[in-house]
Amino acid sequence: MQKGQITKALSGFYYVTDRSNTIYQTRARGVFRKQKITPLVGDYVEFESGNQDEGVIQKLLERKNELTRPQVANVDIGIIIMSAADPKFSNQLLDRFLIMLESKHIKPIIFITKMDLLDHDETIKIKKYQKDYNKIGYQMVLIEKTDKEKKKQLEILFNEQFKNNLIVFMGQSGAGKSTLLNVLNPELELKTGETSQSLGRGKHTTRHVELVPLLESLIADTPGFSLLAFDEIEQESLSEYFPEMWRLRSDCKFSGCLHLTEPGCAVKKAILEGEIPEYRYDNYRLFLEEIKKRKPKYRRKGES
Ligand SMILES: Nc1nc2c(ncn2[C@@H]2O[C@H](COP(=O)(O)OP(=O)(O)OP(=O)(O)O)[C@@H](O)[C@H]2O)c(=O)[nH]1
Ligand SMILES: [Mg+2]
Ligand SMILES: [Zn+2]
Repeated sequence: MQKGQITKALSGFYYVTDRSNTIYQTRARGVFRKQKITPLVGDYVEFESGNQDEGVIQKLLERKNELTRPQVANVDIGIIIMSAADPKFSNQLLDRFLIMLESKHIKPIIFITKMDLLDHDETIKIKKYQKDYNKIGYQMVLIEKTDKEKKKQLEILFNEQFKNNLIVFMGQSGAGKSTLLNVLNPELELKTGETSQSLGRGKHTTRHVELVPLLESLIADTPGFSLLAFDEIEQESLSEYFPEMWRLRSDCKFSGCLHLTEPGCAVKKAILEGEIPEYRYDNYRLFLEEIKKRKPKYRRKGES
């Protein structure tokens, strides 16, 4: 039996890279489908193959974690790529990505692209966000403007912080994920697409997840999406994923405080005092409402 890692999934094929960097085109054993097991990019597998074009994945090894959007397993770091403009920066969308990563216990880093499109005042706004998110404990990197500067900036960053990790580039379509990877290695020739002027969003250029070796890590380029629902998060645990709120929980008068209308709430106090930005709290409340309204997923016959 051979061993390797799935580095690309496309049209029912799984591309498995072994230790000597040979890539095998494989399919999953039929029994996987019956058992509802879907191999994911990032999975370590055991496979059999007579040649590089026809292999069969026999076994998936245990996963450390798995992301559902985008679908990747064994993720160490999630880099959220947000454009400063075109598409417009949205703290709400950023918070959705952050919550998702926090809930999976994956370390988030934020990259802000397209800084070159901003005027002076808009740049100041983004820098204010940077200060806010830094205060929470998130690293927010404002990506440099020219390709040469970008490359240098990321080489230093990855060299100092991110060696030997599986890193996922995630974010809205058109944010510039594939473009940034191409800057790091032009030989990748990843397809990139103009954003639609009328809609102000990307055109979903990247269609599959692919792991590429870069800067001594494996980086996943992924398709962009922005509809992020909180299917797996319960009301009570949402504030765990807002680190600045979670830190204050023992100061709230009531244990299990949802930080809504309860008296003696330390989170509300922190907002009044300007310690927590209002937009973070607004997002918290919005997400909480969404979770409340969510239809129960697994309702059996006879259950109301
Ligand atoms: N001005 C400017 N444009 C950029 C920058 N980065 C990317 N773009 C442009 O933004 C558009 C979208 O870039 P992509 O790299 O395809 O975006 P993506 O995040 O991979 O999008 P999907 O694959 O659809 O998820 C392209 O036209 C890029 O040229 C940047 O830093 N500045
Ligand atoms: Mg792309
Ligand atoms: Zn509270």
